[in-house]
Formats: sequence, C-alpha cells, structure tokens
Amino acid sequence: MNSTIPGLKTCGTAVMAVVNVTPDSFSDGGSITSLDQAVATCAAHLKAGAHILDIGGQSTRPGAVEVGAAVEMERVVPLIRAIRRQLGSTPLLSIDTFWAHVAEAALQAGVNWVNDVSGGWQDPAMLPLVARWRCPYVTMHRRGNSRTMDHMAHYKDVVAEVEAALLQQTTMAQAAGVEPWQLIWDPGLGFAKTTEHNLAILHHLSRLSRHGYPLLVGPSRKRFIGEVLDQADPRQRVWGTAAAVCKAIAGGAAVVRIHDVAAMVQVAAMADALWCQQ
Ligand code: PMM
Repeated sequence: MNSTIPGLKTCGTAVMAVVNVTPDSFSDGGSITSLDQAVATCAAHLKAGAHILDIGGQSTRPGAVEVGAAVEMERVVPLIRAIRRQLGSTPLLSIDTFWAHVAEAALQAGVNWVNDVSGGWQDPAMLPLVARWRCPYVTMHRRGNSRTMDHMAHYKDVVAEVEAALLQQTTMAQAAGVEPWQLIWDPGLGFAKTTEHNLAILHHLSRLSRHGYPLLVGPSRKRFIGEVLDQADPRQRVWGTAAAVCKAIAGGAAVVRIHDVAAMVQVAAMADALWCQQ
C-alpha cells in the first residue's frame, strides 16, 4: 500500500526492521551484545532495504519481566546516539517503548517515531508527550501486559473488538492533543491473542484499514506461525512470516515489522506488485 506516513520515502509497503537490544526477546534475544555490533546490525538492515529501524530495550514476549524505564534507557539511548553519529540523520528510527520517559530520551537522542505496544494505557504521560513532539505514533492493541496477556485472549469477535479498542485508543490520543496524521494503527498480533485470533485478524485486516489510519502489522517469527508450521524455533519461521507478510499487504498494511530484512524486503516488493499496483 502507498504509505502516507510523514518521512517515509517509499511508494510501497514500508519495512520496519526489529532491533531488540534485550537479552530475552523471544525471537532474537541476546543476539546483539555490543554497541558496535548493534550499529553494524542497523547499517546492514538499512543496506538490505529497511525503511525504518524499531529500537527496543524491553522484551514484550509473554512472561517477560519489566526491567523499568531506567534500564531501558541505558539500553537504547547510547545506541540511538551512536546510530546518529555513525549513520547520519537520514535513517528513520522508531523507539519501541510504553514509558514516556524512555520515549522522550529517545526523541531527544534522535528517533522519529514512538511505537507504544500499550496503545497509551501503560503511562499517562505518553500521549501528551507524543502530542508535544508531533511525531508519528504507533498505537497497538493488546490486553494486559507480558505477565497477564496469555490469560486474556478471550473474544466473541476478535476483529470487531480490536477495531473498537483501536477506535477508543484513537479517541484517547486525540483528546490528549495527538493529531490524526500522527496515528498508525497496529492490531498487535500475538498480544493476548491465540493462533485462531491472529489468523482471523490477518483474514479481515481490510476491516481495520477502512478507518483511514495507516496499518502496521508485526507477524515476524511469532508463536502463531510456529503453531501452524509445528516449528518451535523462531529462526525457522521465515517462510511462514513471508506468507503472513503477503496476507498483511493484501489486506492493506502500510508497514510490516520484521526481523529477516533482506528476505522480507523482497517479499514486500513482490506482494506490492501483486496486490497494490493495479
Ligand atoms: N511485536 C513485538 C514488539 N513490538 N510493536 C508493534 N508495533 N507491533 C508488534 O507486533 C510488536 C511490537 C514482539 O516481537 P519482538 O519481541 O520480536 O520484538
């Protein structure tokens, strides 16, 4: 889909590369162990065609322990500064956090977007901060938090309930002064959702895109793909991720959040040619 998000220079679906500087993320935890290695990984993602880098210092996998804003800041701010020093001001950067303090420090260090998996529910200071900075803001759907979400995956109609929650988050954001152009919607695949729920969301994604907010979808290497493929190792879920990325693009996704950048840049370009360029 042609993306209308400010700063994104692509006429196709944008690829957001996951950069987790956490020892325990479910799919790539612990793979980045030094600042130099992190910057080199970012440079490689950009060279492979990523349009934006999503930097996170807190694992959100089910069961993950919250490390707190101070530890998160120690993990992400030096990396953001190093990226700006070594890779320049052009790469688009996003901070994956639900704490306003972390988001503010990251914005001051040079990130362009805030990606909030709590959709503004975790920290009351987040939405006013985003309104002040006038930056793109990903409002994601989830229920509970990493400790509780697996017990909260109960829906009568998951698509309708995610849609209603995203509308509520949008109202809440706008009440805090966030403007419509800043908002990017994310259904939150894997967050308080069973495999069946994640598949239903992908099947009916176009119901979410009709509200006019760009959609970000993050299927990459997630557990539902492992369950469909009977594949326990997240690193072996690349082909399943490719299929989910195609379905997301066919359903109107403007951004896909992924780990396997070189492969998914090609998958997204081909899916764009098949579904978005008639
Ligand atoms: N998934 C994860 C983390 N952050 N942010 C958004 N907007 N959407 C997602 O689906 C999402 C996210 C969990 O995956 P990871 O541990 O591999 O980063």
